[in-house]
Amino acid sequence: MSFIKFELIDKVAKITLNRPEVLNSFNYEMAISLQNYLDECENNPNIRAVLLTGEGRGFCAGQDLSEVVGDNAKSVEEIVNKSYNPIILKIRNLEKPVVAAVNGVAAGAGANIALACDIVLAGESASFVQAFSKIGLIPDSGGTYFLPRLVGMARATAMMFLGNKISAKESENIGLIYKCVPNDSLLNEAMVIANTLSEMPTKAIGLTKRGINSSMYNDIEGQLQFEASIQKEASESYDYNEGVSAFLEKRHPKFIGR
Ligand code: T3D
Repeated sequence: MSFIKFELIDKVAKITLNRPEVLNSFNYEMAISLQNYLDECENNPNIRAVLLTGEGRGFCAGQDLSEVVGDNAKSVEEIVNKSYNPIILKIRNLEKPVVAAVNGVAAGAGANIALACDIVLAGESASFVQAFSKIGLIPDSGGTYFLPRLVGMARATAMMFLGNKISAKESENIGLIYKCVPNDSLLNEAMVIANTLSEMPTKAIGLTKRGINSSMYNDIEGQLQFEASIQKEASESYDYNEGVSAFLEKRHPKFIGR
């Protein structure tokens, strides 16, 4: 059985975490497989948006804890460096939009993989748990990076220290995610967003993501300079020319993603 399901639906790559009996928690093989599919998303020019979701009642419960005990246990260092850090970097560095459809509980690294995505939708029965403190770990997979930036120090600290479950609705209210939607429309709404994005000027969307990434550590002057350089790159794209021409000719643009 494959731990990741990968489907190409028109220009959207749908990636489904597929170990539902353990709430899609990651073993090593699944983490490497997800990394390989993220590489495929980067390298295949026909893919212009990605949708990430989970099979069954959970989105992802983070590290499979049965893998960290026993004779063949992997070290925490190895797990973090080989499983999760590459996944987070591949999502953030992929210059194509990544939409998360969080269909159930997202815990530990599973929560932070969802939060690394560009647009996060969650079904109303989903929840987010920084589960790490409950087992004596720190919030890895970008938790200490994303949480304070998304919801501010006060909420981030409480979420990370206490490890409480935050409902999808509350997550929307505090700005942790984009939107909470009814469970039965989650996949459809996420796919509509992914499809819409896949028809847009992918080059400009990717450069916008590069700008968002760099805004996390730049000061205003540095960021303005960075915007000028990526705006130049955007203006050299086919899609910029097409967008302006279509506007002036009063027709719908046909973007090709380059
Ligand atoms: O060395 C390292 O660990 C470094 C890496 C760190 C990255 C991390 O992600 S650390 C955080 C690891 N994750 C957790 O600590 C979460 C553990 N899971 C839970 O706390 C709960 O399962 C949930 C809050 C996520 C959901 O609770 P609930 O009541 O809805 O479901 P459940 O009954 O606990 O789980 C259902 C099944 O999934 C159950 O198996 P069973 O009894 O039906 O045979 C449970 O054992 C299994 N499961 C859930 N999470 C994991 C898991 N099995 C292995 N690993 C898991 N993380």
